[in-house]
Amino acid sequence: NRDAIIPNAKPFPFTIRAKKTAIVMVDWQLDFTSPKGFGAALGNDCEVLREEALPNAVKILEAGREAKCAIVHTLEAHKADLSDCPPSKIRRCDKIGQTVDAKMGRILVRNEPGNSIEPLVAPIEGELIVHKPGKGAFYNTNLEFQLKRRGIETLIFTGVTTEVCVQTSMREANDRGFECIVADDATESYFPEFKKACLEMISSQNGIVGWRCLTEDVVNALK
Ligand code: TIU
Repeated sequence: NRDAIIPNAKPFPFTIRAKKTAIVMVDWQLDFTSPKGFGAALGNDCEVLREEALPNAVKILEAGREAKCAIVHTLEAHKADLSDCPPSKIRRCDKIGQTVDAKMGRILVRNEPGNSIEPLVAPIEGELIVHKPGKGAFYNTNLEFQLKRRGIETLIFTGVTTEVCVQTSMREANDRGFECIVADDATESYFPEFKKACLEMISSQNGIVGWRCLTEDVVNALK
């Protein structure tokens, strides 16, 4: 309940009050992390997401649960009839809604096997699950309402991929008045140069989008 400070956050110290804080776990779904999923179908190497960032996301999730923060899990997920998927999105990826690998089911479709969350960070009872049709977690979802009704003011982000769904969600949250921080080592991209540039632009210009820190900083602050 007391204020905790992350003194070495960039661009300057960040204050957390656990009761008003949500951990936002962005799109830790097999579609992006599995070598048989959507990310891989786009031609990307997915191993790095699991190997580098996932163990740190686990640490932040566990620290958040321990500190009684609200926990949010997002999924990039369309309805089975794709009625919430703009044709423009399908035009640039005709694999959406298709089955590329039988074990993963239809790509980016709700409740298909590929749309399940990595077991290490799977939701438990009482945690919020947000199916989002876009890259940002606030577009066409009730996330803003859910956070505000819980009195949440601060968001701690982990997830994939850094410059796509994490960045978009963080920008949307920032515009809605939430104080946002991302742990550099609990997010990952298929493109190391995009990750680096994205994290730099988030905290540049006096934290134009928000703050950054490392997993151990979040864990220490929530103790
Ligand atoms: N979750 C998310 O980032 N969706 C993407 O499509 N990411 C890519 O990097 N393609």
